Amino acid sequence: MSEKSQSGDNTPVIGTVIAVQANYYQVQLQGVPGIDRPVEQLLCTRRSRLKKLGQQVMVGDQVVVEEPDWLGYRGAIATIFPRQSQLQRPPIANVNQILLMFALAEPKLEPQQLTRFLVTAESTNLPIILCFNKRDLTPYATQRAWRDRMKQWGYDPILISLQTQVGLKRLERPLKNRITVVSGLSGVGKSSVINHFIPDVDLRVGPVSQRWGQGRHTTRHVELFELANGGYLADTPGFNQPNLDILPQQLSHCFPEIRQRLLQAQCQFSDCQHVDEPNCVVRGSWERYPYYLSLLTEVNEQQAKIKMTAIPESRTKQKSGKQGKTQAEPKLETKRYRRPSRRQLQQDLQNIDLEQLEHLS
Ligand SMILES: Nc1nc2c(ncn2[C@@H]2O[C@H](COP(=O)(O)OP(=O)(O)OP(=O)(O)O)[C@@H](O)[C@H]2O)c(=O)[nH]1
Ligand SMILES: [Mg+2]
Ligand SMILES: [Zn+2]
Repeated sequence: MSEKSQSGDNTPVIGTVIAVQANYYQVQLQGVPGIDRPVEQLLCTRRSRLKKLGQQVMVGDQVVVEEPDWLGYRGAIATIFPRQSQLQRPPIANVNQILLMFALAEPKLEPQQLTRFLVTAESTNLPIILCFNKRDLTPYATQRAWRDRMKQWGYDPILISLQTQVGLKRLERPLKNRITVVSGLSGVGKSSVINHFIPDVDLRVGPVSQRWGQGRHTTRHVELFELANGGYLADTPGFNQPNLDILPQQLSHCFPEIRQRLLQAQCQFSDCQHVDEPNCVVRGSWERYPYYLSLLTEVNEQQAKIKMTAIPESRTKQKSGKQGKTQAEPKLETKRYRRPSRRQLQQDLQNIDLEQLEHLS
């Protein structure tokens, strides 16, 4: 142990928040050449000054920890560095990229479902690494066909098998020194890939995790796992149908095929939705155009619903008052407007910080 790392040294240190639990933050300390610290992680509170400023600490935040207590493994977060990005679901700051995982088989690779995940990932504006797992379950010709098809869509997938350990070197490189969120359909091997790169983590793998993914705890618990060569991976619980939290005018930016077409030519109308407008350069016989149309219908309907609930009259229901007069009464249609019960509040205490984080942006 060098002199600097003695327990008496309370020089502030820099680190990354890797987990949030109630009002405690697990901080992975940044290595400093020549300084050998007794521990790599500190369990931290947040300085009250940050609380007063309303500054939440998120998983992924780069922070300054003051008064590190090297014997008690404790510290206090005093500063949060400005965020480069902020994902809402899962709530993680400074994510550099999304590793979107699918399996070539088991579960069956469905182009429409894949498109939905791709569009959701694209809507974050973060770079996407598309990865197909379970090569061992498909013949080479099928693998090739999928690779070619993805090229047509504008992606260059990395094909791997965690079972036979094929293709993993190609995946390792882009993960280095980055914060990567692993997302994708349930059962494709997200937890398995994290276990491969970070064997100490030992995440739950297999059919059980599907049930877990729907559970309260796993869906909310967000944690970063450090890669041996630098960088972090975040597991997410698998789900089958991501919600498209996206505006109709954003949708076309989520298709590389459309972005490519719009680079080469312009539609006549700047607000063209590429449906039946004259002189549209996007409408055509490319493979995913029908998927674009169906997602557009969905997000347009979603928008219409949001607009409806924004009109005050539509949020009230008519109630028969005295002498047959009708009165407007607010509808309790979404949970958000209801006051939670005391018991529920107590149950939620453990998750309170994550709840706040989710409402942050
Ligand atoms: N044949 C084969 N099976 C694999 C491979 N990788 C993972 N599996 C299996 O696929 C199943 C699901 O793997 P998980 O890692 O739990 O998948 P997940 O994406 O984390 O699933 P959720 O947590 O439900 O979202 C497990 O039974 C794994 O053993 C592979 O390359 N080939
Ligand atoms: Mg999993
Ligand atoms: Zn158009």
